[in-house]
Amino acid sequence: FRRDLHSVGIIGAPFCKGQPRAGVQLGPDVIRKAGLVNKLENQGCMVKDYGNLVFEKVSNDEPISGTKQPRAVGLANKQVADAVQRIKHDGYTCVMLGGDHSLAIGSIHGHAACRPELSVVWVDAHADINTPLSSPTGNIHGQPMSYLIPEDVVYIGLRDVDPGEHYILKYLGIKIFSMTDVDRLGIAKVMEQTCDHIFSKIKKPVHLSYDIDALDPLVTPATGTPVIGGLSYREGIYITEHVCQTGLLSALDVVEVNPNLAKSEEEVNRTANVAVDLVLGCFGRMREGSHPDDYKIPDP
Ligand code: EXY
Ligand code: MN
Ligand code: MN
Ligand code: MN
Repeated sequence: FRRDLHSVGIIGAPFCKGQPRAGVQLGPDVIRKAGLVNKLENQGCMVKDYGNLVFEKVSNDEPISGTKQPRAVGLANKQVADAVQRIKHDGYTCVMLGGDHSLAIGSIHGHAACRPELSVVWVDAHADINTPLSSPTGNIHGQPMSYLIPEDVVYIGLRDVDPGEHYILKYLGIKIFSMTDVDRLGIAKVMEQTCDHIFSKIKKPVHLSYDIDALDPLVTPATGTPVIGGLSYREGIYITEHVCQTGLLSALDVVEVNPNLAKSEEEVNRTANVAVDLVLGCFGRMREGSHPDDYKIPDP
């Protein structure tokens, strides 16, 4: 066994205006406080933390035909896209810590500017593919996929999909693994078929967009739109291990951690620790254990 060398560039995006609940802008710092950088380094990664983006206040951000805070979301995503492009140019696998899931617009856009052939694995309870017209809420975190049209997309973990979204998914023939599919196939087959789908023609860089609400609320309670019946901790981690083993992970989003919605400090820590474990799984952590190439048993 050898450990691959992963270089990881982290960008924090403390942004909440793609949805109505305050607190999700604290996600990046809560995840860092759970030891993200140290733990990545301890497993042999080269880490550069680019810090947090600073988002200016946008005044007169009135809704546009029901879509809420469109200018703030647009500007923030421009900044995210620029940051992700820079991190890709610097040669890192990019980790974007949200913030709400509207930030995937900029993260995937910036990533695609550098890797036009990328594929997307979207792990979420929700499909986030409402258009401004189909959206029942006007919240842009329920819409990011509708602004992005990558060719190869796979969804995993769906269990709360609006009628308009379901129509769009079927109309476009997008590959989905709902929780029903996870139940039927098991997570190992789901990941095998996910990779068959995105790598059917050529090996493409993978953008993994991981919404923490894909996991069951018992596992990650501190989030804005929890939905019962989600992925177990083991299924959630298995996804990251499998994506890591492809060697093609190019960018990762970890979004929707909202410490203000936890019922206790323990719930905040539980959610943040799981978020960190997901990142670790993406960058070589294996539950069977591992050792460096040059490992030697210590002399007596
Ligand atoms: N489908 C609902 C909407 O469009 O408002 C709920 C979306 C929740 C989005 C969460 C973060 O993934
Ligand atoms: Mn989402
Ligand atoms: Mn570029
Ligand atoms: Mn979600």
